[in-house]
Amino acid sequence: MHPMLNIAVRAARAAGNVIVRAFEQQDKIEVTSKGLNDFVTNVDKAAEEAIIEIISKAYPKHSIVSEECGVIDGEDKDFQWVIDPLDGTTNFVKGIPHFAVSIALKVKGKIDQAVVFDPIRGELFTASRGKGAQLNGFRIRVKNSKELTGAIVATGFPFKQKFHLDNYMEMFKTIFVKSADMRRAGSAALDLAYVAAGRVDGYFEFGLKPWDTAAGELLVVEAGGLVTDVNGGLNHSQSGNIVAASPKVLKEMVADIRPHLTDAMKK
Ligand code: 2AM
Ligand code: CA
Ligand code: CA
Ligand code: CA
Repeated sequence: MHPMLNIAVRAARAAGNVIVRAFEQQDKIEVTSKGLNDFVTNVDKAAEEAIIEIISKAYPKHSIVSEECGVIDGEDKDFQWVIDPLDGTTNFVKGIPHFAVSIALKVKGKIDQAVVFDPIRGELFTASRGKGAQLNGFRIRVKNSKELTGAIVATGFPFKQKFHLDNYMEMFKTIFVKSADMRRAGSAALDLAYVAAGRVDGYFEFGLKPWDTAAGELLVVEAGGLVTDVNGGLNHSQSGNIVAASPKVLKEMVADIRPHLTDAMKK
């Protein structure tokens, strides 16, 4: 295992321990609101601290971008860790056991190492650039589906951009009618990991942040899938609007999504 992936795995497991211990004592979780329906807890922050402690001890010069603490500029800007200490906080605060720790390392702007860890199931998804993707050490691959017929498609609802809801519902409807079924599980990092593992055939969501998708994107690509923006282009890390699937399913999904995009969604 690449030494930097090894550090990412150690950090993800440390955060996972913090999260699972807290999940078992629901009544002690302190929830605050960052905005309407946007929750954060003391556990997001404790998990983040555990991750940053391990990474900055191993690589004190590296830079960090993390959801709750923002940007930490290091001496070395070529190495940037992109961290979501708890992806699926809404599930976590409601007692739904589906959330993950997401850690990616970007080297000169390219995602190089990735970990998505589901601490409840003990599922560790890892990828190193050019070396494939693994689940608990075993190689995983995107399902080589040719079409949406028979497919399961994961998505996230546009909680932040409810003014686009009608447009979202139109694309949802098109894909839902053609596919076998759809899932809204509530963790973007796990949605991407499940595409990588071939558990779902495709995934799309709007308005995500870099820490939601950085690690999951490398998992999908290293598992033989494609990740694009909702136009089939490569602006997804800027726009936060993302599609992931096998090449053929992705093409079909983009064709189903595109006619329903507002100008503001067209990225
Ligand atoms: P978070 O739990 O780290 O905030 C689900 O649609 C995805 O969107 C999750 O990855 C979740 O990440 C993110 N998200 C951000 N704000 C959200 C909100 N208010 N409600 C639901 N998901 C949110
Ligand atoms: Ca959040
Ligand atoms: Ca997130
Ligand atoms: Ca988070």
